[in-house]
Amino acid sequence: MSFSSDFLSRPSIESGLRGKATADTNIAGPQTLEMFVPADDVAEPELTILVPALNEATTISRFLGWCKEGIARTGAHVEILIVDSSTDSTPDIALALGARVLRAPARGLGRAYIDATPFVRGKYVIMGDADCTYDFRQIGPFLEALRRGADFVMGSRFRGRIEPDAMPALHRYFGTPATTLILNCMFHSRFSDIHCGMRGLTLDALRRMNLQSQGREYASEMLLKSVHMRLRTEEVPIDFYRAPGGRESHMKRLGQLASHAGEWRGLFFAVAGWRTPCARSYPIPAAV
Ligand SMILES: Nc1nc2c(ncn2[C@@H]2O[C@H](COP(=O)(O)OP(=O)(O)OP(=O)(O)O)[C@@H](O)[C@H]2O)c(=O)[nH]1
Ligand SMILES: [Mg+2]
Repeated sequence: MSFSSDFLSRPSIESGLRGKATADTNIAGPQTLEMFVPADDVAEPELTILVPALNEATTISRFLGWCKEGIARTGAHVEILIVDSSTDSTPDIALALGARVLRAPARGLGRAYIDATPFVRGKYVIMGDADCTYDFRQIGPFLEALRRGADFVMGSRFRGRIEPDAMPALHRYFGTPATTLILNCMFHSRFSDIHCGMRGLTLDALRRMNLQSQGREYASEMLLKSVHMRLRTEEVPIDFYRAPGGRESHMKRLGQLASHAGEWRGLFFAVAGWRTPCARSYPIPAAV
């Protein structure tokens, strides 16, 4: 990859909190956490766009362009924080385009969010994927809901527009509606798309959630905890697109049915977590 050791010694780099990247970075990805700050860093952001990236060089430029369009529409002070575990040029591109880059070992999607939480500077956080599937030009309604007092804002692709072929038919017409219905019945919630990866929440809520899931089960853990913590929750529509040509889904690399199985695994995690002490081991907010 092109994230060279020469690049690592630029003055814009803030020293890592847990050690420095090594020459191995070029081959195996980062071994430790290290923060890289762009020359045009945003001071005192109100909002952090927090996005994990694993080899997204084909989409990251367009993705950041969408973020900037969304930010311009809101007029807010926003930092973009990419939690990067790539071995391609994703971090170079992101830093050059003004994002903060936290280099982190590839330990799963949930772990990427856990690793990044201490580095978030915004009062509010909007999270999602770097693959240009969720429309980050539409961050406005998430931010408005958070400013209105919501603790947790779920995106809903079913209330937005789903581009043809963006979601496999098995997910769109069976897996997601069925798992959403079951979760709603169990927890008396009213979500319309429990697997939507674009979400907003306050930094305070994110910290108190104290996420433990290392993999994609973090998504169900968040929902479960939002219900148990009685967070003030809103849902906003989000448009969902096919990933641009050339971008290969991480899920599809695992096998045809992997992502469908993942939806059900997420639901089972939530159901199991409901009954375990782990689900109650976080602080419940005093004012609900
Ligand atoms: N830092 C980091 N990012 C990851 C990791 N795994 C996935 N990502 C990123 O997290 C986001 C969501 O990834 P996934 O949902 O696993 O993969 P995907 O390719 O979007 O899968 P589908 O769209 O569901 O088919 C993308 O931006 C990935 O690049 C990881 O271990 N570390
Ligand atoms: Mg994706």
